[in-house]
Amino acid sequence: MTDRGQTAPEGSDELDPASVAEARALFLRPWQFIKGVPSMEFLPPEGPAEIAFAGRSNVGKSSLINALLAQKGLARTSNTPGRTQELNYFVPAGHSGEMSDLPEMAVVDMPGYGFAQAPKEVVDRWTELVFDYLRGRVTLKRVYVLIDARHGLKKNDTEVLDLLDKAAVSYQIVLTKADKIKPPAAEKLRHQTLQAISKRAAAFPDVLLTSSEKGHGLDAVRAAVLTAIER
Ligand SMILES: Nc1nc2c(ncn2[C@@H]2O[C@H](COP(=O)(O)OP(=O)(O)OP(=O)(O)O)[C@@H](O)[C@H]2O)c(=O)[nH]1
Ligand SMILES: [Mg+2]
Repeated sequence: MTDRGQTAPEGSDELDPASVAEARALFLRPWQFIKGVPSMEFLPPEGPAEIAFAGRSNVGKSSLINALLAQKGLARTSNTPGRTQELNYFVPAGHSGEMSDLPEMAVVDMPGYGFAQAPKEVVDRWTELVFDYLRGRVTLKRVYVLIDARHGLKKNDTEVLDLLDKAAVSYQIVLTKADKIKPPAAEKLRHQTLQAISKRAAAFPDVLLTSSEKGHGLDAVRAAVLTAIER
């Protein structure tokens, strides 16, 4: 029995231990950065299943990737919005990249959207790259759309969700920085967000709550990613 207000840090349903073990085996091994892609023509050939992390600038995309892979500093993070400027590709280490030796998946760290302080042509270039990639990548199995748990869905987030629904690209919402608010407030936002996506065609009907700082909710994201790439 769980008391009201005493919800697990994951803020999610109980996890199946077998899938958690399998997901950890995939994530908790050495990963490497392979490529930064500044525009669509530089994308690697379509091969492994791709899982992309998208969201407003500074929401914690790169931090969540490092936390999921348990490799501090793999994806570059910063206090200053606009840190990630390309589509950065990460894969499990030890594969040659030959067609017969491709990794089973790639994680893609994306530039953030909604960063008003950058010069307009820079913002336009990133936005075009993010939108083109999200809409046009055949091997993209799921997009994790990160939302700051202090702020909830904003207009530019819903524009990205509209695009994903329209392009029929599966996505799931992850609330980040849960350590910055009280658990009841986080739980309330989780329910509000679930309601907000309930009629969206391509939304996975569960919202995850994470803190990369405290390591909360990571197994739930890993297990969800595993399910997404196995589809
Ligand atoms: N308290 C707290 N801070 C976090 C968490 N995740 C990220 N941060 C901080 O938020 C800031 C931005 O994190 P990044 O991971 O660089 O964010 P990003 O979404 O990759 O940002 P861009 O690449 O600029 O779009 C950094 O100062 C992080 O330390 C978290 O779970 N809790
Ligand atoms: Mg980043």
